[in-house]
Amino acid sequence: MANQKILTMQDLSCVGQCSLTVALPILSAYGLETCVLPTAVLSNHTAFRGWSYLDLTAEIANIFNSWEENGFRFRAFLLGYLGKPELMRVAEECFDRFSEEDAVVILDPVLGDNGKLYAGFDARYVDEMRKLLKRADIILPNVTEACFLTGVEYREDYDFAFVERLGKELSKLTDAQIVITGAVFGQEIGEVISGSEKGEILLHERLPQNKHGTGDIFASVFTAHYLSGKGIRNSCNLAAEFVADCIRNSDEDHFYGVNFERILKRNK
Ligand code: PXL
Repeated sequence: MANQKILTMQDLSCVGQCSLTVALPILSAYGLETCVLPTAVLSNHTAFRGWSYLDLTAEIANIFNSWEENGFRFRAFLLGYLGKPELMRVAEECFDRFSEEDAVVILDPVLGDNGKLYAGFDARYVDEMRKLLKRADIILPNVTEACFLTGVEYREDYDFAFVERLGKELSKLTDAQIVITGAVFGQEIGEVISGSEKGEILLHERLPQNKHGTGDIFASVFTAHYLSGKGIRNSCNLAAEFVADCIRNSDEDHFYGVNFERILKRNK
C-alpha cells in the first residue's frame, strides 16, 4: 500500500526551532510522509525581540485548488501555531476537503504560556481556537492555553484538582481526548488526560530549565507515536521522555529553543 500522507499546518519560523522546523524533521525521522501547510513565514519566532511576518492565508486557496486537482488526501493532521484567526476556518476547510476516511486531527491549540498570550494574539483569536476544538480528535493545550480556552483564571501555583477541573471544562467544549501538557507539580511535570478515556495523570521528573519550543516537540513526537498505534498514554510518556532528553542535552546558553537535533540523530 502507498504511504499515507500526514499534514502539519503551522507557521514557518525561519529561525527558532519551533513549529514547522521542528514538526517536519521529527515526523519524517519517525517514518511518516509529512506534508506541510505553512500558514505564515516569520523571520524567527515571537519570543525574540522583533520579527517579520508574511501571512500566507491568501495563498492557501491556490494550494487547496492544486491539491484538489491532484487528489491529495491525508490520514492525519497536526496543527500548531496558526497565526491569524481566519486560519481556523481555513483549517476546517482543509479537514473537509482533504481528509481520508477516519482521518485523525491532533490539535495543539497554541495560544501562549506562563499565563500570557503570545505576541499578536487576542480574545478573538482565542474565540476562534475555541471553535476549532470541536473538530479535533486529540487536543494538547498547556495549562495557560486551557485557562484561556475555558475562561478559568490562570494561577501560578495550582494543584491536581485545578488541572483536572480544566480538563472537565475543556470537555464541555469538545469531544476530543484532552491532554493538558506541561503541568507542573512541585518537582514533577506531566500530562493530565481527560475526555472519553479514563482520566489519568502522568508524571515525570521536572528539569530546572523552562525552554522554548518544547511544546511543539512534544506534539510532534506524540503524534508520531500515536499514529504508529501506541495510544495516548504511551505516546505521552515517550514524548515527555524525548523532550526531557532534549533539555538535558541542550547547551545552557541556547536561550531560544532546545537542541532537539542531537536527540533525533542519536535515536537513528
Ligand atoms: O512554539 C510556539 C510558537 C510557534 N510559532 C511561533 C511562535 C511560537 C511561540 O512563541 O512565536 C511564531
